[in-house]
Amino acid sequence: MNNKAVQLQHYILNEQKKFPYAKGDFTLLLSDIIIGSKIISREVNKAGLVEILGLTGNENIQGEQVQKLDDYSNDTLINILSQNQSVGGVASEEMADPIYFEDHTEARYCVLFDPLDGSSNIDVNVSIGTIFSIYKLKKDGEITEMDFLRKGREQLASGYILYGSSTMLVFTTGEGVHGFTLDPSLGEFILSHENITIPENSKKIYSVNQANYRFWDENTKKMIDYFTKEAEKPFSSRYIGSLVADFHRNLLYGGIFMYPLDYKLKEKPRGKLRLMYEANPLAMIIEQAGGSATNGKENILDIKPNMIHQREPLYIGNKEYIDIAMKYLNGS
Ligand code: P6P
Repeated sequence: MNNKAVQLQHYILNEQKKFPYAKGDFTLLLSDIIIGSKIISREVNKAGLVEILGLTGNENIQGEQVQKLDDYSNDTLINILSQNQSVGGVASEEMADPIYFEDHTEARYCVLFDPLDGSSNIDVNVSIGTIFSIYKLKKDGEITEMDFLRKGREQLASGYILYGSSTMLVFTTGEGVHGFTLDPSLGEFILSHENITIPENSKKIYSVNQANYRFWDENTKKMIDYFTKEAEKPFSSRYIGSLVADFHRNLLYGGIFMYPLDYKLKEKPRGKLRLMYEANPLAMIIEQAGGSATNGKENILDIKPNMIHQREPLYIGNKEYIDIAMKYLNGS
């Protein structure tokens, strides 16, 4: 193992020193999320071999078919975090309401997560991911829904685990973005991408579901026309339909990911992606990596949420490209 092979727990302990109020419980919380991701990774990687694929026949509150692995991932994270006394409660894409751990009288944090984003891709072996967001409770030992309805700017930490050709954890505690790759032979995450920053001289990637073109407003169409046809140096279009996979590629290569407000999703007038456990955690990461994220009107991290499952349009990536998108979206 080379001298750079920093194991995750050592790294978190070093990071934890940047949290004067944390009494090691923050380290334990991150470690619990990571244990959950290892368990999910194991199941995702063998999904094709055991009868865990296919639909449960249930629907989640988003009206989407729930894949068995969605349930499994959700239950795994809840089971682990419910045993952590520092966690006062959790909210998940898969659950209408948060779960409050009333007996955790010493609780100091709450966690929001999308347990398995991109799960519609499970059956075709496309990379999928877990996205998480950690907040400090407003008042230690007490938790209400208001603890979950926070601006993304207040996040203590955020990250994702990408279940792809390898399993990667990428997270930030507000001190830069760091990537760890799971060594399955050790069962440990090893530091592989320290201080990730989004490259400025990027491969000029734009990511959007172009098939929604007819459902966009005129300013959005003009913006997409820029990236598609008008940019001086042509862009490459890369879109795999799995947010974590698309985001991770653009984080490392540079580019812009877009999920505009579209009028196809009448029942989801604010776009498709969720603010609290998709846009906010990724926006914290992209800002720490030197990029930015907006809903087309304001910075994602400054949006005051009204509902835990609130949706927002999402534009995230290089500042240069976000500024161009904003110019078109606001008709200037
Ligand atoms: P569309 C997956 O279902 C997901 O929530 C994200 O992972 C992904 O970015 C998006 O939806 C894809 O949506 O409408 O382009 O298929």
